[in-house]
Amino acid sequence: MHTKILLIYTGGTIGMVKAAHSESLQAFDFQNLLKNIPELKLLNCEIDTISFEVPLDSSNMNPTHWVTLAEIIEKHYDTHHGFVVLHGSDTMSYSASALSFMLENLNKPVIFTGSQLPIGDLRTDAKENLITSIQLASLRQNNAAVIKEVGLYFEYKLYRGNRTTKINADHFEAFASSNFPPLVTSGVQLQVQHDLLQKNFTQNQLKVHKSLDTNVVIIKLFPGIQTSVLSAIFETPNLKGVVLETYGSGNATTESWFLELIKAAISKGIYIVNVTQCSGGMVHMGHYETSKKMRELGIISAKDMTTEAAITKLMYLLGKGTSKNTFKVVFETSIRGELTEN
Ligand code: ASN
Repeated sequence: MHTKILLIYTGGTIGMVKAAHSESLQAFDFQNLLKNIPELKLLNCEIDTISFEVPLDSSNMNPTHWVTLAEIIEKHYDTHHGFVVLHGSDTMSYSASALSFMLENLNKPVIFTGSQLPIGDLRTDAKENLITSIQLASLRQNNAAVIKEVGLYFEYKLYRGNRTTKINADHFEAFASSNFPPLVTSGVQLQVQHDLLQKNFTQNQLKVHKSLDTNVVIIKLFPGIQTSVLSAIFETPNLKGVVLETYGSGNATTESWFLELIKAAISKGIYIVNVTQCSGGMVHMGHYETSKKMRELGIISAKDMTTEAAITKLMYLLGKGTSKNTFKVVFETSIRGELTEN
């Protein structure tokens, strides 16, 4: 059977054009997008396409769109060998992280890609990103997919989706995966790092988790942050989880007002996850005096997860109704390759 790929267009710069009499970019019709890439006909696979009814600038993405995307993949899972998701780059790392958690027992590739310049632009990066993503989604060995996880392909590199962050608004190299090497590098040949790929030996059916709890928040600490601001956030009705972006290897002020607020929040049942503000490296509570107390209070360590992975993992585990007894252990364990265990 011919390799069948489903191309899902959610929006993003890749399919945008300048609006009439304006300098702003707006999404345009998906069929026009395909007309702009006659090269797709040369690929040795069959490509079906599906488009979001209203293509989105990815700044307008939210968890309901992630569910729509997961449902499209679920519906076509048995009829297609791989999936390519065209997505705006701004929030692509959040969506790729979320989908990695929502799709349990994934045995096929789901490759997110997009571009910095629209596909019609003379200097566009869209064509290479799209064509190589389709090739990656079509890679097969011994009658099985080579990539069995959610990836993000941009500027010659395929990364594990839940390890990525958007780091540049201008450069073609817009994404980084500081704590995990690329899964595939595209040069004259596609160099696949087979040892790094997720090995999903499971024969279990794909399970799609559609319930995400958004009673969560990200707080970035800074020198001078006020008690009143933090306590107001912790007083938010229904708040269930906080991603706390701390300094260095997971450090924060040891002033008593701060530790008291954390203690009170934890005793109210709010989960607090410690993520570093650094773009690389790992949270290691107890390494410094300034993180020891937080560990004693029961803060969860995100280890070397990105903020994007941490917040979406919180939504996923809360949505799944993970029990209080196991929440910390499950959070600190790699479930989709999102963190390095040590
Ligand atoms: N604003 C765009 C988006 O995220 C940016 C892009 O795709 N390069 O939809």
